[in-house]
Amino acid sequence: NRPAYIFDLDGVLVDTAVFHYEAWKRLANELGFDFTVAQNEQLKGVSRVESLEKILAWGGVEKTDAEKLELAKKKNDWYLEMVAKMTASDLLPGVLAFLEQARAEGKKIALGSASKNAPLILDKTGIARFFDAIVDGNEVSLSKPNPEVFLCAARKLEVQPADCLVFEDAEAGVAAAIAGGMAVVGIGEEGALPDADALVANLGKLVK
Ligand code: G16
Ligand code: MG
Repeated sequence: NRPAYIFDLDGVLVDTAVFHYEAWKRLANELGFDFTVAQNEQLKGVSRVESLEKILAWGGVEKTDAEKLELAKKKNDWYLEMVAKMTASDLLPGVLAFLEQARAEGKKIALGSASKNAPLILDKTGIARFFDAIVDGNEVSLSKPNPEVFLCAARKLEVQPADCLVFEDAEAGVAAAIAGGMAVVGIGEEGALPDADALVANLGKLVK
């Protein structure tokens, strides 16, 4: 029963992981290697640059910093083509109902995402209006499991970490919430995210 909610974006509100995967796979293929769904799992919640570093290492490919910037831009342009087509129908099950319920209960609501495209995605899916504060990849330099993104969200909401409940689908995100002194609900299949305080398949399960 905490007064503030902080939501991760990818995997909690929308399933952008499939778009990220498609764009990264296209890039890897262009560089001459393949990239699996299992590997994509390891990129959840990981920033764009760090994701690229991992992928290049998997493919055994070395690039200069300038080339990396170019590759990251290429991937992001493909990703944005897919994001451009997003609508409210791309929201994960129960998201709209849960956000409405949270609003009705007077919760303070923030976004805590590693994505630099987060504001655009909230806009495309029509849920930007629910958020009192947005913290995204443009503002934080330390990736989850560092708690910076969530602590920054708490600060913007003017609440203490202990007042926050985080919703996360990634192991690194759950660790970040715990490191920040916050409670965390994991979003995932049974058996996933053992460190979370509770686990649900999607936010719809929390709609009364
Ligand atoms: C999301 C995704 C990651 C992605 C990251 C950065 O994090 O899970 O796969 O690499 O954002 O995204 P962008 O390239 O749009 O800046 P989150 O924290 O919303 O789960
Ligand atoms: Mg996520």
